[in-house]
Amino acid sequence: MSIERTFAIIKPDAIAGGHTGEIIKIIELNGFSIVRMEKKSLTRQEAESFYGVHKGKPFFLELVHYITSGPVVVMALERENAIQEWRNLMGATDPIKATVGSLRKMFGKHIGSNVTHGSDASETAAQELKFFFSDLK
Ligand code: DAT
Ligand code: MG
Repeated sequence: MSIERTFAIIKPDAIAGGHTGEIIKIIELNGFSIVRMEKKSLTRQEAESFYGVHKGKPFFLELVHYITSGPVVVMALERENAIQEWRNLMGATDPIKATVGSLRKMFGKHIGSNVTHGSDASETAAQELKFFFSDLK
């Protein structure tokens, strides 16, 4: 294992629910350092490009609509084994299936409104970090 970076989003439902600070606190308590962080609203074009891998899937339109429905917080997170550790802390995609103590279990409503995003592999982490934080070395 080595120190690595991953890309994370706090999604619109978590922001609207007033959970931003709590989620950031949990991120820090779990040993992540926040390398970059920005609150912003994604344009439809940004959302379609970011989620391009899901284009053509039945939930694509709903996904783009949801992620552009309010501001998000985008972050670059760093720690040992960051990609897998952040996936573990988020929990399963569907909050109903997420383990107790995970963010999606704690704050998630349903699969289409599931609190956070996290890169799923080192290649996607590199791509997603570059997409939002082009200055990051
Ligand atoms: P994850 O966010 O856990 O990496 P994913 O990459 O498979 O999951 O999907 C991206 C997002 O798309 C996910 O966070 C929520 C939405 N999504 C996935 N599967 C869905 C489904 N069956 N119905 C509705 N939304 C879905
Ligand atoms: Mg994914």
